[in-house]
Amino acid sequence: MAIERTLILIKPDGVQRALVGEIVNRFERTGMKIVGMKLMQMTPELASQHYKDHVGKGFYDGLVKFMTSSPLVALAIEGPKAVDNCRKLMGKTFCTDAVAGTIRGDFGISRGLNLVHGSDSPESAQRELGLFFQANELLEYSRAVDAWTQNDEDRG
Ligand code: IDP
Ligand code: MG
Repeated sequence: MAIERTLILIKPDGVQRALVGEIVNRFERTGMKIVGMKLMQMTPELASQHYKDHVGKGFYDGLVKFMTSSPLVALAIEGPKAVDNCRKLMGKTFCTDAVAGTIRGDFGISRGLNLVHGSDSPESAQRELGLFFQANELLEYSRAVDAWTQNDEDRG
């Protein structure tokens, strides 16, 4: 199975609400691997690059104001089908629609303040990881647990 990397952002509401550890845990406990991680403040320039597909939409200015208002945590997560797997863990875009058990369903009740960002395709992931991380900030390493979490052999 394809091992992918994806960009996750714990948005300013997640940091302000002291949910960083909780949210990191949701991804980490699946067996996916953290290969990059930083606390940072998003600039308007970075926001316009990151959200280039949303420029001009009605919610865009509010989105940039929110995303640049306070620090966020950027994570590079690696694992089998990491892009879709992370989106599944996040839940639907609006917390009001996200089901229980997902990050957005469990911790949010707002539409725009939805705690996390996750890349929506391997191509977006590659582009977005490049916006948030230098090449030397993305690490390659193995963990003993990988043999138990990222192995496709049928052990049935
Ligand atoms: P996603 O985060 O689930 O991929 P997108 O459609 O890519 O959702 O939208 C990016 C972000 O923009 C959302 O996570 C949310 O914070 C915000 N957003 C999208 N649509 C709306 C809206 O209609 N009202 C307010 N905020 C929105
Ligand atoms: Mg999106």
